[in-house]
Amino acid sequence: MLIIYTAPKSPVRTSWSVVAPGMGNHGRGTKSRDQFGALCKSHGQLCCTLLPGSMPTGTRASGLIYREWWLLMGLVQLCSGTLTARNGSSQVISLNGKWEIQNSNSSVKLQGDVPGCVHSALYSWGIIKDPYIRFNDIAYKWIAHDEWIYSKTFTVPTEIRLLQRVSLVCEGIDTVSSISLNSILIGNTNNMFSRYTFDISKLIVEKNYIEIKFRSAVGWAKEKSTNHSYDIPPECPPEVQNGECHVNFIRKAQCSFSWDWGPSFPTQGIWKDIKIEAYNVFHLDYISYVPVFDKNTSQWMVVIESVFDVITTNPLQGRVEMKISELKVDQSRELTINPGQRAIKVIVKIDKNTPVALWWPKGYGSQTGYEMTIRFQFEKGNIVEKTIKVYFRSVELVEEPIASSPGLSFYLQINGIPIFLKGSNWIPADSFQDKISSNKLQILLKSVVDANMNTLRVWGGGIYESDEFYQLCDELGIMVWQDFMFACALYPTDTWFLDTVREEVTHQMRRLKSHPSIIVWSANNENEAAIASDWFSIPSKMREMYLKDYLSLYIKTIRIIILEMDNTRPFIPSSPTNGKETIREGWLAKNPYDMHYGDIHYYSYLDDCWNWKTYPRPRLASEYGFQSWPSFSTIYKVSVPEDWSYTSNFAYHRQHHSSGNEEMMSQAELHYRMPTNSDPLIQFQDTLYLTQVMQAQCIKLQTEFYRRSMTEIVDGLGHTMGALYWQLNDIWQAPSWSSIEYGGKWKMLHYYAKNFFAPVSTSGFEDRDILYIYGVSDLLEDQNFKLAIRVYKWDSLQPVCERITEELKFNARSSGPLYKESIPELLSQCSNATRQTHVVVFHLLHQGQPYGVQNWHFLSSLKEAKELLKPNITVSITQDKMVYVFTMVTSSIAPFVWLDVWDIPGRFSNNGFLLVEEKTSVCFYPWDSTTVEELEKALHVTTLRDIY
Ligand code: BMA
Repeated sequence: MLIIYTAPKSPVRTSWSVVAPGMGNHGRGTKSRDQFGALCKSHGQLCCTLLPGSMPTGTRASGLIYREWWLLMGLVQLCSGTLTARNGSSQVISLNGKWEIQNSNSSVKLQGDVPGCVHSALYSWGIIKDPYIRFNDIAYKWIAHDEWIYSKTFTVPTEIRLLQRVSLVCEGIDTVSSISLNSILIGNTNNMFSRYTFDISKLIVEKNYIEIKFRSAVGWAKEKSTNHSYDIPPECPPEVQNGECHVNFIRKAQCSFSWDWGPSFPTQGIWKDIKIEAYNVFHLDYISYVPVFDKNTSQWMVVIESVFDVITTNPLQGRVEMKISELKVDQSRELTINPGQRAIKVIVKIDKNTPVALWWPKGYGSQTGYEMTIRFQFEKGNIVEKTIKVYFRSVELVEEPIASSPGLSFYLQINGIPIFLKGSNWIPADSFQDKISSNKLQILLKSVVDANMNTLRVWGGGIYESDEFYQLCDELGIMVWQDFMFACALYPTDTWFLDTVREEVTHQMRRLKSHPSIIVWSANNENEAAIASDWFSIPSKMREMYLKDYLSLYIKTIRIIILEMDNTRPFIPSSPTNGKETIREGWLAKNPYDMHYGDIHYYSYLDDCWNWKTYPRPRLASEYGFQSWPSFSTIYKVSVPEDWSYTSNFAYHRQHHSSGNEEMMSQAELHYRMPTNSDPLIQFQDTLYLTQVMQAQCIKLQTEFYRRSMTEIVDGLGHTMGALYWQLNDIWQAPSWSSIEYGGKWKMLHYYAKNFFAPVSTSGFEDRDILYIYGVSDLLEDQNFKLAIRVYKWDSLQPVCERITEELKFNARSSGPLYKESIPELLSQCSNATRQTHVVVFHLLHQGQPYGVQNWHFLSSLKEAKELLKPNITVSITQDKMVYVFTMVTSSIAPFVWLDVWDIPGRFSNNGFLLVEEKTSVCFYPWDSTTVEELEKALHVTTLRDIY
């Protein structure tokens, strides 16, 4: 493909015609293993200030103290756009901003932003259209197959050049590149997760030219695989994903070559900050800490690790001072750093008589942290000072025998309190990381806590998320189960690979370990299971070799580094895993899905999801899920009218999980009537709605089952202490397991999650004609509630009967039965009700008032429901400050009432509910400003009865 493009002075958008290539095999078959202080924000959690040896005269007279002066200088420099900003005792020149980009034969030349990638640059100039539109993932494969060059000229003032060490620091290069400065090669990169530093002291001049030549990640991975002495499976993703092969040979987001929910966009570019850092004597490269509670002395300690680059040839003598004023800490000690020594540990002890407020997960307490100032002062006035936020909390993974259940428990205890993990799995929020704004990240993470979740698993096929991601999790009380980035594959263990992994893990540990939100390190996603269940049909004579590779990578390399750097958090080798039992079996369990040990992943698309008996009862469910389609308001932005049918080429193209569209329909067919609208567009929209109904109800029932199993042992199984469904978010606009659509819109499932993860919730199920209603409480104290149970006839808004229980005690942090009744008896006592014509609805009462949301139990499949009427619902919208109140008046009962305001970003207080009251109100919280008129215009209401 030849594009000659000379960049105009400012970006203009031109139209570019795109030819959609022929569609491949849209595969149907069985499920295969298809396998995130304004000034200092960019420095992550660590705020940096400098106390220089010398300062301009007169500064003191102006009334500013040293620290304020430097902060002010920093602000002035940032605001006036000058390149130089000061950091520690170093001088920093940012190389972010505009770079020249060209392809291998110079036929495409343009300017692009750093941080950024080639795709985003091409798009911003209008050379390509939005890569997410229709079949563009295929049309734009040429971008990743070509090899791109980033270049830039920059000046370095004499005073900086004269410093002893001048380094080029790359926080993130994506991925394989050779870097030259002033035409001299300074180094190579092959890992997007590593930080690269190159000593350029001898090469730097006043006017410099830097060039970063990228290799195609696809071509490079192929080469590595070809040159490898034996195959490392899987070679390629399933054809249905339109992806690229051999991703396991490259340390790059594994899902960038395609996944069963995502496109193939193997980006090239400089995806994080790039800068020149110059200093004399020494530089503080990293500072991190872990809190440790010393049980012997009943004292909290902060173990601080500082990593230095020391230039001197003699030992560096000095002092370190540590202050946490809120905790009355003011300690100091002498320090010697020997030449060549990198890491130094210092311990701060908190007086045991000083009360320390702990960091708690959401729902269990506040997320208190303390400002700690650390000041290193070496000879000749070399001083560096950092302020970091320190949080105190302990984590323990409890694996111990359970009465009447073989195996071991598997749960997390935070500050001594066992916590049921409620949440989901996080995937990269975009194929193009530069498109993830702070606002987008905040909306996603706020949506996590708004849905009563307390945990996210950062899944191993994506990226180690951004500093901002973990900061937000710290602040919001979201616990993070952190995978290392290896997923659904075997990996090579050649020296070069292990070396790059060692650098990656060391860097990421230093970057991440201060975050209280991270509660588990997990070496990979599903790779123990991949070997144990022989996903790749390995010939038996090769098994030992792959097992050796597995142990060498995860146990002898990654685990060793993690334990050296942080022994305050649990390490697990994989997910799913059997924990201690996996270790006992030599780090590879025969069956990592064993429900008596560790965590499990469980998917079953064809079993009837309304039948709780089909669900496993594990110690912890870290993955389970059902797919659904995003709503039409998300889909239409990347499609055209001919795509708007469930069987269009587009509908198959976006579905990366073999037979996914059919599986959704066959699951839906079990309980609902199919859409029958004669208007093809409405028919398509109704089908999308139905997939969301199906998904929301399936995951509701499955999650309710896991929460009910919290304190129960049934047939030797139970004590389930976590439910993390697959998956929270989407990478593009396509069908997937997500509960939040690309763009942040909540699917019906996310509203259901808010209810099924509520701190106090109820759930109904039946067993051999007996209706059981269970209560679950995550509260730290016992509470009394009454349960109100009503039976409604589908065609009437008046309940046919109602029961209110006595006060029931909900024990703190437990689950148990609240109510039990034979369904035939219940029905006969309620005016001869029948399963098909009636529905059971229940809610809690606290001190006489309804508490929480209403729940329901369907007595028959809805496709068999009789006398379910088409409701007439009128909605009036009023504004109450920043909140809009939607008041609905309905003519009849309506299941799965879906309020959709299309393109107006925001969320409702509840949605997808069963409407049994004549008049009901919900709130809408907009994320941008809107008006009553806009909302009225945009509103679409759909109920189950409207689709047939
Ligand atoms: C899991 C995950 C992902 C995948 C999902 C759905 O097990 O680890 O690899 O996207 O299943 O198939």
